[in-house]
Amino acid sequence: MDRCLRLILGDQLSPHISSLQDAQPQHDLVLMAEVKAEANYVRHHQKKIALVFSAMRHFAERLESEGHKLIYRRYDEPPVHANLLEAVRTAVAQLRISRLVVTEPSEWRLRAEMEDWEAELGIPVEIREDQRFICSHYRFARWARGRKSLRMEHFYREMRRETGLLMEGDRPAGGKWNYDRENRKALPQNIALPKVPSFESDGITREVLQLVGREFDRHFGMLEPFDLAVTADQADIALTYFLDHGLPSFGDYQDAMKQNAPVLFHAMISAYINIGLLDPLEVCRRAEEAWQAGRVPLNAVEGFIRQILGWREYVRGLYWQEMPGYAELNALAAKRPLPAFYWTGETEMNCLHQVVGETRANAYAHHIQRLMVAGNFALLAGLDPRAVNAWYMVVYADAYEWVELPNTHGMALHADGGLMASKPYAASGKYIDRMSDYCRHCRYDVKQATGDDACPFNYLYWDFIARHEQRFHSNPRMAMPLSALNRMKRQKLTDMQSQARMFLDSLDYAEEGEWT
Ligand code: FAD
Ligand code: DLZ
Ligand code: SF4
Repeated sequence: MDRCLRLILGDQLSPHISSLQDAQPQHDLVLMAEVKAEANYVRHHQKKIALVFSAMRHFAERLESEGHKLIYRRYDEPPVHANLLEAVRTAVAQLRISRLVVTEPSEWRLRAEMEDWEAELGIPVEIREDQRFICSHYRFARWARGRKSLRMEHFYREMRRETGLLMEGDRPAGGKWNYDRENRKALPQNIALPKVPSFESDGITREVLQLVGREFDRHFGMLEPFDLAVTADQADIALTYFLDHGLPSFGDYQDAMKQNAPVLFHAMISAYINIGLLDPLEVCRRAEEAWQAGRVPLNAVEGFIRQILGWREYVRGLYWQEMPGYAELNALAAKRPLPAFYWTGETEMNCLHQVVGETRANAYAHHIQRLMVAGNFALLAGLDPRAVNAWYMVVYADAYEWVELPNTHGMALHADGGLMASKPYAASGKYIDRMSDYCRHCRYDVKQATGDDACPFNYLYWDFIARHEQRFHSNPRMAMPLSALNRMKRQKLTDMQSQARMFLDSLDYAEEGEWT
């Protein structure tokens, strides 16, 4: 009798995953395995490992209760497996398996390895499309073909038309595709913020926390308190809470940052979507329903849906289209190692101190913290993209290369030379001051550009613009800073450039591989 093994990876925890679609629970087997290679290919934040392992174990329990026969390999119980291939090979040998079915891995690294599995295992291996993404590889390639530039906004409009989300016939709801201009407000001082939903650990999670505390204690970040959702039901509670309490103000304050308030009006659901506890299209439909019911304004719902239907699908398409070469690009020839404060949070720059501190504690920072604080500093200081990517892969619970790399390499570092973003997201301290209260609590003075108290983002910014003047002079979107540079007194620029050099020379740098 044909006995099929169905492999489910740690970020494929969706009951409608394609690898299970025609499963016959009476005689097929489902394999899930906690393995060394996946848990250590970067030194993931401790909370990320706990989330993935606990969610895997809960998902396995659910499949069993639905009648599937499970083989579940635990990280610290024999037989332990170095990698997924070994786990599959053992099952194939012991259980007379005649074929393997798996949904394509989300990361290029593992997808490339799987190409050899059929030869390694000696049985047919069927790699199915991951239908949880709204835009297939084929559809993205069709959109991208023949285009000179691949701008998210054009892609997003096609996705709106195709899904019908926020459409009135063939026109965008409210007459505009994008309400971003209304979405850049600073946070009023005493605004009430929604609480972040918190989930108590059950027996499964407590066991996983012990395991992670024991085996991964040298990984970055704080394991406890751990209160993340680990099942689809809990993730649904987190989503519902956000739709009721966060989404109405999501648009207005999407770019704002506040001392000791890491989430603000964001959803904090990326880690859940990325492992399959929430379905992206369903999240968009739920947000649309909240708008249709009059509970949420259009600028908020459009801004939110754009992040998922637009950005998330777009970065995934771009990743698969451009890999593996994309990871090697370094258009700005940046080569400085990573300052140690990215790991310790110990810096007098309060914005970075806040963002790294919250990242250590929560394995989370919202988009503007990632882009305009941690990413902006890396861009201005000319940090090596490989070191910066390694950092982003380690520190966030939602980090998977397909989404991390385009955001870091393309959006934050401009290392792809502008394939993704038409201009670098470079900003001086003025931007951070406008969008946060960080500067009010900082030992540096955001209004000063030179001198002992000057905000480092200011002189690093002008040093960056001057360093890349030639490259950017033909880019119309850089006309403003370049003309300000040309109007600047030469002495002022020289002073800022030498202060930038001295500042960067004075930093402690992390040893390569120390944390990654
Ligand atoms: P919200 O702000 O509430 O947005 C809602 C949802 O939209 C998110 O949950 C997410 O699924 C999606 N989304 C929003 N922005 C993006 C984006 N730029 N790309 C893809 N999806 C998006 N996101 C990851 O999921 N994993 C990563 O490893 C990751 N690395 C990043 C690195 C850098 C340098 C930057 C600038 C961004 C990165 N992002 C990454 C995108 C984004 O910052 C996170 O998805 C978001 O902060 C998650 O928080 P949230 O759920 O509260 O999102
Ligand atoms: C992130 C992760 C971790 C930490 N551990 C495992 C694991 O032990 N077993 C597993 O199947 N998946 C794990 N994952 C998720 C995978 O890394 C993810 O499926 C791939 O990166 C996708 O290419
Ligand atoms: Fe950051 Fe400069 Fe503001 Fe300090 S003054 S918080 S370093 S932007």
